[in-house]
Amino acid sequence: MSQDNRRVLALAGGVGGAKLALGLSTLLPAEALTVAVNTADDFEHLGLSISPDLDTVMYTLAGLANPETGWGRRDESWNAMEALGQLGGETWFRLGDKDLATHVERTRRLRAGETLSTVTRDLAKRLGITCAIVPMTDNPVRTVVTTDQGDLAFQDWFVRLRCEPAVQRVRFAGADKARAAPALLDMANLRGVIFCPSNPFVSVAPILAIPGVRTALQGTKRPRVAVTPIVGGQAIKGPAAKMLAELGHDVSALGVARYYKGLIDGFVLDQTDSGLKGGIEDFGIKVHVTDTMMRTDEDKRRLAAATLEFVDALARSLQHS
Ligand code: FO1
Repeated sequence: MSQDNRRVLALAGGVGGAKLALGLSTLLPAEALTVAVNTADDFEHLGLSISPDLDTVMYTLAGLANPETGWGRRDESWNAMEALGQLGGETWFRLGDKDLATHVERTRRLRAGETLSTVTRDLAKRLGITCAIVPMTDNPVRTVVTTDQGDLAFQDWFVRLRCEPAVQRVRFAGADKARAAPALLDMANLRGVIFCPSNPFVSVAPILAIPGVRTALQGTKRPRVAVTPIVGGQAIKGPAAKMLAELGHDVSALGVARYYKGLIDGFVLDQTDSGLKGGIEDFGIKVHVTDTMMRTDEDKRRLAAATLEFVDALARSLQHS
């Protein structure tokens, strides 16, 4: 499998996407993996440029992620937050001491005129990451969640209000004017595209909203495979199930597959949900059933290997169709 040097393009949000990306990175040569990451969760906070999903992917691939939360760094201390709280500052968004260094350095370099992709490439390299982690765009795109409490900036809704306000609509301010990362448009020399088990509405949708990306993905003859973020009607992490319900979709892997219809050739379904296989196949999507839970590094590697095998099997069947 690792003999194949064609590029795998993985679309990722935060924790779930990062876990599968880690599995893929253990199987593929560095030059054969590009992880394109959602940046619509980014925001300016405490005067700093925060890119939560980029950092989650970066820390995970570097072996530095906090195993309890999935975001932030392991072996973290919280002195700055405690001191900030004592001074009456804002502490609802928890930035650990080591994590703060990332935001301080990113902010300094962005203010000095570097692009987010250049800064990300360099920070990742310094943390020992060899594959490409690319922000979906260098331009500012911000998720706005319309809720029963009005329009909310993404992190206000997600962290400060714990995803509680019911979601009516999601939009990505700035997406229409953003330029996609070249890796998202260049479908040459591609082995396949993997939609990681990230939230379809707030992690993958912003990537698809950048002009040209959806068309490029629709146009490629290479296999496109989504890995389910929903198992047994529940999100593995985060508000995906709540959002499926509130936005009027089936709260199941079938609801996710339907949402991606026309964009994917294959869907990796959890064994718990094998009963949904036929329904997903009715959308013209091939299904591979396996254990999709990624608790250990071995789980991540196994799911990544199964997904790559599925991509290659689809490539063979697409050639014959
Ligand atoms: N998520 C939380 O639920 N609470 C936090 O205090 C929090 C802080 C935080 C700091 C840095 C970072 O990179 C991520 C952080 N996250 C936190 C996670 C993040 O907001 C979300 O997981 C993503 O935006 C959704 O993918």
